Amino acid sequence: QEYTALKCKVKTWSPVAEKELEGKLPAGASVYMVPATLRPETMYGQSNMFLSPKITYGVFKVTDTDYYFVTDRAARNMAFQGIFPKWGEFSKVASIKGSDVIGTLINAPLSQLGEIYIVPMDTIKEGKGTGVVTSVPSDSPDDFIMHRDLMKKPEFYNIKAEWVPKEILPLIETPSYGKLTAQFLVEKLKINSPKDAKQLAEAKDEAYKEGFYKGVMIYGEFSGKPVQEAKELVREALIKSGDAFAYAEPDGQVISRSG
Ligand code: ZZB
Repeated sequence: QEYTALKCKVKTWSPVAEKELEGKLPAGASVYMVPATLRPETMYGQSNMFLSPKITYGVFKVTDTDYYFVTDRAARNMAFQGIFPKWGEFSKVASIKGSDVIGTLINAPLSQLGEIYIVPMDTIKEGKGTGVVTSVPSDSPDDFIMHRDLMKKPEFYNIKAEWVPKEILPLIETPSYGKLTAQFLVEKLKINSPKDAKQLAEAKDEAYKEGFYKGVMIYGEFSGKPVQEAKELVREALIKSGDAFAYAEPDGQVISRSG
């Protein structure tokens, strides 16, 4: 799998994370949350960043001033893709549980909102991508249902209601599902909960297919272009501006340890 790894700079840590990380990073260092996505063309619509409360993440040194926040497993993979300075090596400066980082405010490149909050998602798999997942509720059924649940029950999730944006930005139009593909499919398949794994997998497949083969951009720099073209153009632009890099998942390594 060839992912686009997005660099989302932390602006304000949650109070717990701030305390946990004290003394572990040089003054003025930048830490980036690094979600891995297969849909760079949807980055305009990022509404939150998801971390699993159960996963312990690491903060890894890239340069004297830059650090990446990902799972240990992703850091190991990155070390063999020239992402860290020394081949095969990765240096961890801190470990921190996802639950401690909820409420952190980060910068989300290309997003209409500019800044977004980290919120919890229990279904994140530790053995896939970077364990950091950016939420695009317009086009990802998993994100849409999680977004809806977080809006409905902020107390249950122990988050502030204002961390979750109320509006969903339409990005892509498709002939079968309109301008909010994820919502359409979640309603069509009567998906009620982020735990409806089987139907969510079906909705995701369908959203990928329809979006890729028939979707047209209705937002952003490439508005009017088919998704098939925009995908690569957005990815190239993000890499060129230094806001993203390529990250590949070795074959056969996708294992779920959390689900
Ligand atoms: C933004 C986005 C927008 C995504 C969209 C999808 C969609 P896949 O298809 O199973 O290979 N993801 C990444 N890492 C994880 C993880 N560790 N656990 C759970 N979900 C994860 O999964 C790749 C996609 O699943 C990634 O692309 C990411 O969400 C999420 F409009 O990034 B995506 C129809 C899907 N639409």
